[in-house]
Formats: sequence, structure tokens, C-alpha cells
Amino acid sequence: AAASFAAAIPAFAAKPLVIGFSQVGAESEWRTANTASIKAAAKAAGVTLKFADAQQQQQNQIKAIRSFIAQRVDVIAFSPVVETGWESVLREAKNAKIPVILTDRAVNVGDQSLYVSFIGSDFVEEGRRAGHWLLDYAKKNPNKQLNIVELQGTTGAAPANDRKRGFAEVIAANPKLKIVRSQTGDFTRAKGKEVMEAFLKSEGKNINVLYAHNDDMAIGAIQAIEEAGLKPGKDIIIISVDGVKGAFEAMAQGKLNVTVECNPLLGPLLIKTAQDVVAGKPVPKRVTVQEGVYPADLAAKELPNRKY
Ligand code: GYE
Repeated sequence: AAASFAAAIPAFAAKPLVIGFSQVGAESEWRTANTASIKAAAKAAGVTLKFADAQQQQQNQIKAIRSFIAQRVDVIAFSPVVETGWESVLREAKNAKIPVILTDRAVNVGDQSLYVSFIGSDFVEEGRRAGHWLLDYAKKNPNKQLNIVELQGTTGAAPANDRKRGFAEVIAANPKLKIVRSQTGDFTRAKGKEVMEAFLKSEGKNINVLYAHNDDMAIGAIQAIEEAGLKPGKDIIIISVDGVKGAFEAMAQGKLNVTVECNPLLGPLLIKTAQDVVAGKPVPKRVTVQEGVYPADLAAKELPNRKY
């Protein structure tokens, strides 16, 4: 009865929901799309969003979460830069009775009651999909030597750990597939380019395949490969993850061979989950999203359909 009364008389309508959201940063096209999705969904739902950019630093996220607790927001949401080191700040949120929703990236905590829900992709599966594409490629090109260099995401981040693991697990089936170098490029174009330059310098023509944990690093690496006088997508086969527009453009130009999709449009799911939590409705502990794999030959056809 109280609820319908409040709804009928605007003056008594509930205060808008306040969500404090700590974002990883602005390191990639994926992240830009993710931020836009969350801001748009909050706006559409009339939710007040307190948005903090952590610039890829865990310390900044911990500070932001503490400030959300001090401001007594209704819900805290965040995309954790790295997996470990969250126990104490999440305990503080729990003691303050503020529910925490994880989006995009997971945390590694012993006590699962420190968050109510985790909404995001299965990164191990994405790594496996990248690996399966390469296994198929190796089957079709049995005489080709396949030395792989890997550009890892941010050290300690769930998508870096998991995409590495899933890929390694699958390519282990073919002894010809060997990772010769693996280093972090921090999910950025600039770092991807820089590390690829170093790989090219030390390995020379020995590199046959690049596996990049995101499209931005692959796009940076493509520049490095071209500057070294090689043809990306041909002299070096390139596999990456995310499926952002930049990757589809690179594929249409024949410079990238395949991208494994990772959906950044988590805003509507996040807002809905926050509303349900505050309304006392049960929410699923884990929500994953549907994703595909886009090889270069589908790029031109798919490009106009891409939403990020
Ligand atoms: O793949 C990458 C971004 O956490 C899934 O972070 C996200 C990753 C995404 O920087 O581009």
C-alpha cells in the first residue's frame, strides 16, 4: 500500500536511486563504450550516477569506494582494475550495509558475501575461442611454423589472467603452437605498439602470430608491424578480443584476422540489478552475456551492425 501511495502522489515519490560507480579508466574503445552504456542507462532510468574514473589504479578505486561509503550511496558498483586486494574495502561497504555490484571484471575474495552480483563476460571462454580459431587456422595451414607473441592486458586484471589461461589451455592441443614472448601492453594502443616493437626487435622474422588480449593493443601493434616493413594480417596473423569498431575496420583492411567479441554494453543490466537489490528482490550472483567470434571475412558485412 505504501508503494502505490508514493507512486500516485509525486510529492511522496521515492528519492532517485543513487549509485556510486568506480570505472577502471579510459584505456580502450571497449571502455569508452562501457562508460557510455552505464551513463546512458542511468540517465534513462532516472538514477543518479556518481561516476569516478580510476585511471587504471587500484588505489584510486579504493579511495572512490570509501568516498561512496562516506556519502551513503544506495549501491556501489565497480569494475575492479585487478582481481586481488579488495577484502578490506568491501568489508567496509558491507558493514555500512551498502550492496556492491561488480561489473565487467571479477574480484578474488574468500568471502562471496562481500558482493551481491557480478555482471560480465566469461573471459576464460573468450581466450578459448581465440585459441580455437588458431587451432583451425593451424589445421588449414599445416606446413606453417606458428610462433606466437602475446600482448597481455593489465597485469593482475581478470581479463588478462583469464584470456591468457583459456588460450593456453586450447592451443596446448597442437605442439606446433608455441608462445615465444608474452608481455603486458596494459590494454592500450600506445603500450601495444611499444611492446610489439620490442618483440619485433628481439624476435625478428620469427613471429608468425600475435594474440592480443584486446583490440586496442592489436591496433597499436599493427602500426609497429607496418613500420617494421611487414604486413599485419599476412606476414603476422593477428587475433584479438573485444570486437570494437576499430577492429572491424582493421579486418576490413585485411590487417587483423579475427576478433573475439566481448560485450561492453552492460549499463541496462547494471541499473536493473541495482534497482532490484534496493527493492529487496533476489538477484543472480553471476550474470554472463552472449558473445560471438568475428573472423575478417565477416567484417565488411558486420561493420554497419556494430553498436560499439
Ligand atoms: O577487453 C579491454 C578493456 O575488462 C573486458 O578492459 C574489459 C577489458 C577489455 O580495457 O579492452
